[in-house]
Amino acid sequence: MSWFGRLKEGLSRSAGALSQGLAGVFGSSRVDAATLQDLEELLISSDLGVQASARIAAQLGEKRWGPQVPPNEARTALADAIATILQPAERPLDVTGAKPFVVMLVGVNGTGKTTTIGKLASRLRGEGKSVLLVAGDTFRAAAIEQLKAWGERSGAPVLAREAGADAAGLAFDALTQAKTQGTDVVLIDTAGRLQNKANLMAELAKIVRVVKKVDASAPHAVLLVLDATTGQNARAQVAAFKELVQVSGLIMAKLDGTARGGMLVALAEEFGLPIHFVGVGERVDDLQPFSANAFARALVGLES
Ligand SMILES: Nc1nc2c(ncn2[C@@H]2O[C@H](COP(=O)(O)OP(=O)(O)OP(=O)(O)O)[C@@H](O)[C@H]2O)c(=O)[nH]1
Ligand SMILES: [Mg+2]
Repeated sequence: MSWFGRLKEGLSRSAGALSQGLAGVFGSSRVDAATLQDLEELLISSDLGVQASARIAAQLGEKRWGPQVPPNEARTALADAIATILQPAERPLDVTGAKPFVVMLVGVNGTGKTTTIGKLASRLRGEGKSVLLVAGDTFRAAAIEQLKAWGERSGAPVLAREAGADAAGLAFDALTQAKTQGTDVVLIDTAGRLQNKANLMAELAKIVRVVKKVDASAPHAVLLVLDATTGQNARAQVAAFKELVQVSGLIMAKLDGTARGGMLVALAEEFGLPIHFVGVGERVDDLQPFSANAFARALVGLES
């Protein structure tokens, strides 16, 4: 299946909900103020957020509509308006600025951090880069095993210690090793849940501090992994993690399991952070670089 095909399949639940609504909104012959009002409400109820929904409706209101609106014309105009909002978030993750380029993945438990690291490792290995995985979620033994399995699948070595070990110390050793061995990219997995938020904050801050002892410019990226099925709660998570660590970009996982994919538009509008990748399934090739246009078109149910 093509890249767009997989995105479209992943977003099918989100697109289905929006599509049905759109047919109703643009069902009558003219586009007038009431149509735009209905559209705005549909977008809000599809999780695109109040601000973005208003902007999109306004942009569609400026278009010169003919007396008859072919369904695909409305859909295309909507996709264009959504893509306009998403465009600033389309910033590919560039791992060439440092060697090793150090990436930390953070997020609440179960969002998809470890799986995303595995997919990312595969992708980077496919580009010919050497990658070191760091089992920084030392909180759970299962997390360490899970990362090791991804290491085997992607052909990337994994640096791990026993459960309960100090994650920051492990990260320090990993960076030192990567420096000596000339590794291109270091991907650090982190715990999603510790005993409480203060512990999590202390743990992440400590990893950052210790990593800086090896390379003052590291970590070069701190990626917050979000679970798309959590809907609007993802906004609270972005706000919370931005306070804990210097989040440099987002990865939206599990878009395939939800009808609420529209919330990515709300996040782009509200936070202005890059969205580097989207996850549309559990397979290794289900992590795609984020494309504003492709996402917008798949979300409104266009065919390509
Ligand atoms: N459908 C789907 N499932 C996903 C995706 N990404 C991750 N998952 C699944 O989500 C579950 C949790 O993923 P993990 O990678 O373990 O999440 P985590 O953030 O590392 O979790 P903790 O280590 O407990 O904090 C797993 O069953 C994954 O297979 C995705 O894009 N789509
Ligand atoms: Mg994990």
